[in-house]
Amino acid sequence: MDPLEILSGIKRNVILGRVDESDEGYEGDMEGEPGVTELVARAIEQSVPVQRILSESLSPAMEAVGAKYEAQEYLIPDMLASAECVSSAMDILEPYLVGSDVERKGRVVLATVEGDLHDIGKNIVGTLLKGGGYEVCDLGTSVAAARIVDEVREHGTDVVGLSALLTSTMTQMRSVLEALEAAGLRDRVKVIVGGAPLSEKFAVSIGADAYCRDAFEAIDWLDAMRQEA
Ligand code: B1M
Repeated sequence: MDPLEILSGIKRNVILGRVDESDEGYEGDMEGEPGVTELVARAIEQSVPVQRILSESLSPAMEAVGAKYEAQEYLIPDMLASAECVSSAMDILEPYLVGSDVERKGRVVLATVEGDLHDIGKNIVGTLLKGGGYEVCDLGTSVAAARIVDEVREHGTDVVGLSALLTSTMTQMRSVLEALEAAGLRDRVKVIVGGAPLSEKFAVSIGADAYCRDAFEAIDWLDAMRQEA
């Protein structure tokens, strides 16, 4: 298999929700064919850059899953099966992204905002930031503004990174910014935001310091900020 076949195979299997070769697939005839974990391992063996696995396989696969859900072709369990595939892929990729003795460039508190359970994008951002040399404190999903404020107050941080995937929860980001302001902490931290329904305009409107389209933009922004300081 050449790298392009492997990348498209990973994408196809994420869409099918096949974690590994033991999964027989929707038609019941795929058992024994490599699934996401075998294909990701093969990609690593062939030195396919992790960035390509993320941007050419995992992210577009989840976009396709979202489109299928929207078209009512997929139900929530299908989305969950695909999410599990990405999570298994990230377990394999994490050691290649996270160096063991990288110099820590700063601390980032990450959270998916209150009411929102989507964490695949946030987890990718967290893994890449760790790999990029940042200390990451991941507070998880559906995190209340007060919890974020407590974390910043008690342990300090350079950056708060917020993720949201629902149009109904992205507004919670404003509440986090207001809570940081009310606690007198806003000028001590930078706040970056990301997630599929967001835009630069939205980030500006709530007073965030930056909108990052993807995990790579988040690292670039943080590195640039650090160099300016
Ligand atoms: Co949900 N879901 N979901 N879902 N889900 C979406 C978001 C949706 C667009 C699907 C659709 O209808 N097409 C839709 C939202 C519509 C809207 O808001 N207008 C939707 C819905 C409706 C729902 C429910 C309400 C469904 C229901 O129950 N009726 C429900 C809500 C639950 C809740 O949160 N309270 C729900 C549930 C779920 C699952 C739990 C089943 C599952 C999540 C599993 C998990 O995360 N562990 C799920 C999934 C998988 C999706 C889709 C299919 C995929 C999301 C994803 O992981 N994308 C999604 C459709 C889609 O996005 N096309 C959908 C891949 C990921 C790599 O991308 O998260 O965008 P993303 O992250 C990117 C960038 O955005 C950016 O970098 C990442 C990587 O480069 N980024 C940041 C993200 N955060 C960042 C933070 C940063 C910087 C960059 O700095 C801090």
